[in-house]
Amino acid sequence: MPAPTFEPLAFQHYPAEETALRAAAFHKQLSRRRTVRHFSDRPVPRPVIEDCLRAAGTAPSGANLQPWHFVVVADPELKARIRRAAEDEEREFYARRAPQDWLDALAPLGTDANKPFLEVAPYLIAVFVQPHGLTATGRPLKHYYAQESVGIATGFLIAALHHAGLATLTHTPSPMGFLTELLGRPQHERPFLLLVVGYPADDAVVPKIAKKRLDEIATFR
Ligand code: IYR
Repeated sequence: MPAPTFEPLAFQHYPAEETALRAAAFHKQLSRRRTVRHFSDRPVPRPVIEDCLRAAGTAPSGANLQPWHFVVVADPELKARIRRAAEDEEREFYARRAPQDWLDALAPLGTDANKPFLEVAPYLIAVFVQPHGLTATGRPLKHYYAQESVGIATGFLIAALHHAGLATLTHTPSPMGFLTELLGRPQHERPFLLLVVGYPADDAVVPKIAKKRLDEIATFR
C-alpha cells in the first residue's frame, strides 16, 4: 500500500457578509432550473459540454474511485436509435408495466411515451455507474458507494449545465439496458440515467409545480 501524501488545502475564505450573499445568490440561480421537455435543435458548442463534464468529474466519490462514465451522444443516427429503443420501453411502461399509483404520481407532469426531444436536443449524455472497476489485469476492483457517488456527480453536472445557461431533462427510460448495447459500454457498467441537454424550444412550457419549503425539508436541532 502506498503511504498517503498530503498537500496544503487551497481553500477560498470569504468575509461573512459575502458568504451570505453567495449562498442566497446560488439558491436564486438554482431555483430557476426547470426540467425541460421541449427542446430546440439550436447547437451547443462541444467545449461547453466538456467543461460541464469536467465539473461533474470533480465530485466526491467513495475512496475517490470515480465510478462513473459519461457518453455524449450528438450523432443524429444514434440519437434516433436511442429514441426508438426508449419509446419502445416507455410504451410498455405507460400501457402495462406502471402501476396505477405511479401513473397517478406522474399525472401532474403530463408525460407520456413520446420522446421527440431525444432526437431534437443537440446532446444526450448517458451516465453509467461502475459498481466495480477493472484492474490493469482485468480483475474486478470493488467501487464503494458507487450509486451515491454517481448521483452526486450527476447533480454537479445538472448544476453546471444550468449555470452555463443550458436546459436539461433527467430522463430514466425503464429499463435502460438498451443503452449499454447501443453505446457499446462494457458489462461491468450499468446505465444510471440519460440527460437530455440543449436550449429550450421558444414555446417551451413546464408543469406548474412547487418545491417544498425549507421547514418541510430540513430540521435544525
Ligand atoms: N420514464 C418515464 C416515466 C417517468 C417516471 C418518473 I419517476 C418521472 O419523474 C418522469 C417520467 C418517462 O420518462 O416518461
